[in-house]
Amino acid sequence: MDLSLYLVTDSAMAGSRGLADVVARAVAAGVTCVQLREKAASDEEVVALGRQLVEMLAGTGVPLLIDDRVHLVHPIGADGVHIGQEDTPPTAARAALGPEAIIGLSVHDAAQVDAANALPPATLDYIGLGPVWATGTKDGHAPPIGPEGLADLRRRSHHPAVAIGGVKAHTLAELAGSGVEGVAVVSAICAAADVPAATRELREALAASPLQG
Ligand code: 3NM
Repeated sequence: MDLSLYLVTDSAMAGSRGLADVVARAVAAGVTCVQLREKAASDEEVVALGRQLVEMLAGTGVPLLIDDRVHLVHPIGADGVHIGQEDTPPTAARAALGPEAIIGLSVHDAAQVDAANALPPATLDYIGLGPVWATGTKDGHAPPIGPEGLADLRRRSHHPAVAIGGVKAHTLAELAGSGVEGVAVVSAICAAADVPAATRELREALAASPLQG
C-alpha cells in the first residue's frame, strides 16, 4: 500500500466544486490513498459519496478508506476503514471486515503506539500519527507532537505510519528523515484553489525532502 500522499476529505472545503471533482483532480496529480471523512454527514450521504468515489477510483489502484463507520465499508464497496481511539476497536473492525480490508488507526502518543504494537498481528495495516502541528481542521485535537515527536513515535511503532495535522508543502521539509511512510492532508488539498497544483507541490516537496533515510 502506497501511503506517501494520503488525502482525507472535507466536502465543506471542497465547496461548490464537489468532493468527487476535487478527489479526481488530486488523484490524477499524485494522491496515493483517499479517506472519506465526513463527520457531519448521515450514513446515507456517506454511502452516496462513497459510491461516487469508488466509481471514480476504479482502475487507479488508489484505495478508498471510510472514516470511522465500519458498517458502511461493505455497502460502499470501499477498501477499508480508518478508526480513531474512540471508534470501533481495531480487533472488532478486523473481525467485521475480514483479512483483506485495509485498517488504519489514529495514534496520538507513546502509550497509544504501545497499545497498537500489542494488537494481534495483522490487525492494523498502518497508523496515523498526529497532529504534528496544531490544525484548525480538527476540533479538540490532541496536543501537537512536533516533527521530533513524530520521529520518536515512528521509531517506537511496529506499523507503517502517516503523519497528519498541519502538513503543507512548505512544512514538509521539517519531516525529512522522520521515518514515516507518508503524509496525510486535509486542507492542503481540499481547501486549495488549484487542487492539481497543490497536489503537485506536495509531491515535489516529498521528493525534495524524503521522509525516510
Ligand atoms: N486527524 P489538516 S489531525 C483528521 O491528529 C485529522 O489524528 C488528526 O487536517 C489527528 O491537514 C486531522 O488540514 C486534521 O491540518 C488534519
